[in-house]
Amino acid sequence: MSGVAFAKLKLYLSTGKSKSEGVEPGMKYPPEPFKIKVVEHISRTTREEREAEMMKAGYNVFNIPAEKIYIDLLTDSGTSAMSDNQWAGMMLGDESYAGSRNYYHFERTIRDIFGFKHVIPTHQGRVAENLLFSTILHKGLVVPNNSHFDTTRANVEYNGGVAIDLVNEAAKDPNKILPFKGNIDLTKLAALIEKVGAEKIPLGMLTITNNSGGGQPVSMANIRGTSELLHRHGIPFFLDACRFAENAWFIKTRETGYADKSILEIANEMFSYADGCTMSAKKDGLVNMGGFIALNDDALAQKLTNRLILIEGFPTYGGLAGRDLEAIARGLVEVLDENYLAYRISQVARLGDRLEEAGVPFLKPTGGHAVYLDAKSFLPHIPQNQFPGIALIVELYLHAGIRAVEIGSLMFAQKDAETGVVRYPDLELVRLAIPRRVYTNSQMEYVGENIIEIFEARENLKGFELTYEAPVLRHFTARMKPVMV
Ligand code: PLI
Repeated sequence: MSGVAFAKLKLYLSTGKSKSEGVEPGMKYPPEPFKIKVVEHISRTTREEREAEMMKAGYNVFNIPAEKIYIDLLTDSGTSAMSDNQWAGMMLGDESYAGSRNYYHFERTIRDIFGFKHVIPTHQGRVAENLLFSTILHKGLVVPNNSHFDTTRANVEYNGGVAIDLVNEAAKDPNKILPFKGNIDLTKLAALIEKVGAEKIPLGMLTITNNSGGGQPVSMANIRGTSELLHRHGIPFFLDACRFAENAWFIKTRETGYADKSILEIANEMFSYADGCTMSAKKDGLVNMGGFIALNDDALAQKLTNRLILIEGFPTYGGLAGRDLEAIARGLVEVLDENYLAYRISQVARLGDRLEEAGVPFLKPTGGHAVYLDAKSFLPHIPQNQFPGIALIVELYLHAGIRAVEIGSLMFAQKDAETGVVRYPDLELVRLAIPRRVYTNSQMEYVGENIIEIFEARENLKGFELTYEAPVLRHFTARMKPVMV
């Protein structure tokens, strides 16, 4: 990274704004660029009620009814608040089986932003992945990515492929502050191509931003470099575009040469290097359901469309209602608004800044959609086989009614089938994913203050042991109990 870019990042990290934008007085943390028209009631339960819910749930927050949660940071996916403009668009839903006018609006909008020729709607992101990988993969093929999200990995592996993560080494250090910790390691990518042969790689991917690696962005230089390397070997290049606008904002504020470009121009350039993308519109589409694949290859698009008809529906609705397509088309335009993105990214950074002041350990810098607490450093007295991330998540709920998700040993520790030895992940993270346009900054202050209170009394927290685990994806249904000492 150039010295100029790093200086800009340091300024950004300390002020929440890039130098090029200037920091207007009172705008270190831009306030919400909207006012509230409709409200949804949430209520705080008592500690006794929460203890009872937690026991009933087997200490797994996935089992707690959402009505018993005060601030729900389980995911930023499908949890956005839609705008009045999107709701108005839903009233214009054309529910024709074929040729809905909302499909044409959806297609036109996606072509304008993403630039691809074919646009195939799906009801969410993992179906886009399923269609793509069930069409192009067979046993023995390899798919490199910076880091596969879990559904992406599962779809690659289910279809016989090998999913390989090649994120740069620095990304694995939670304390290292770098502007683009989502970048793929191009040397490792070149070595992989050399080792397995280009014919074994049906496509290469980059996930923007890199959700499994802390919501960290990928630079334009890295996107371009990946494209050049893959294309030199005749390998197609796809982006996992769920959080493309957040990634574009980081490019604008952190990468030299992009400060004066619009988010649309940056998005156009990012996608110009790729042959296609998969997208869960439940993130930067600002909707509660939806997704798509967009691509240039005519023959592949034909195959995907044929499969789409089998599993999702006719190509002009693909598992969605006309009104959903309209809401996505409008959401994709709203998400490009710089006032929205400045507020969005700074809301996440602001929580990080508050935790930093109190010495609470988390993955740095804060990502686009979430703060990832470093549970290993937060609770050094709880060993990995007693799930420090779960201990923290349980206390977040008991103390304050906050729900978060563990990205650590419960999710990833693996027992070797032959030796029985358990391999633990490098990091024990607790993700606080912030839904878009949902919680006010004062609610986020509440989250910060309560985490700090828990941190101050952290020695009292105890580890957990499993009482039930499913053979795959155990974190969703696991049941646990506190370790008795
Ligand atoms: O939940 P879907 O099927 O619409 O999207 C799957 C998906 C694909 N890629 C990436 C990077 C994701 O983050 C993703 C879904 N993420 C979820 C559900 C999350 O909680 O982060």
